[in-house]
Amino acid sequence: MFKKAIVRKPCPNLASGITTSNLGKPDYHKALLQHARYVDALKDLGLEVDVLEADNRFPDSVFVEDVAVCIGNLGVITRPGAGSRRDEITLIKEVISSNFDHVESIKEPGTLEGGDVMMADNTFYVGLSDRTNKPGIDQFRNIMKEFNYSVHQVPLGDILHLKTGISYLEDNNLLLTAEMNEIDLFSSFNKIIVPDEEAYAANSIWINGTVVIPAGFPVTKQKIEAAGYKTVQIEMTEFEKLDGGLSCLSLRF
Ligand code: CIR
Repeated sequence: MFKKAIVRKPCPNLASGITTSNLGKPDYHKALLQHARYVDALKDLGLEVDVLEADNRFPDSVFVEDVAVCIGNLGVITRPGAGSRRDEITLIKEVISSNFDHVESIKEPGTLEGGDVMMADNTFYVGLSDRTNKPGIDQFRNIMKEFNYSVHQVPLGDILHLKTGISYLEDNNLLLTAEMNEIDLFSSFNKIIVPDEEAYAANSIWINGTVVIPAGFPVTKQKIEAAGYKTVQIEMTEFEKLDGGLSCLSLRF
């Protein structure tokens, strides 16, 4: 069960964030509204939400998931592979230190972004991506060994982060794209496969029995509900324009 989440408000400079989406520039005011609804949804699902102030120096800093990995009493400060995002870690250190007894960091030459880290029970799956490199994964594995978690490296194709294409919904259930379904490492899970035209919805989040999904993906919604979950939909259009999904907007623990 999750008790708490950390989020950061979008900044006015949001439209300068990194993107490959070709969906146009995000509208800052619309993004603020969508973000506020996201925070309300997390609160409605029982989480205490720590809302950090926007920081206009870092257009992508709303995607707070990428700068830390939080589990139990451990917070790992990552080292983003995107140069423009690397110093975002300076913004997150304080809140991580105040929430976790143990704080570790990924160090040069390692890079790791939280969007590449998926936890399923006592195992972490970490995407080897343009943002997360092998030294980063090896460091992460060494840190997690101390806490009795195992770490598997997952080679990725042409996607930003591992969790762009896959989400763990607890109870051995994965929500994933057809491309992710090809990966042998995931063969022992039950799978809910999103249709190609709804691939964005593969990044959804399980919060205490409910699955929060992006609005506008009816087939995925129906499949998740058929698997026995309640769903809550959030408009995510402005964050999708920056390649960001639901998981990217919070650290949950
Ligand atoms: C980036 O390219 O870093 C941001 N525009 C999007 C980050 C999305 N984060 C995530 O998937 N965890």
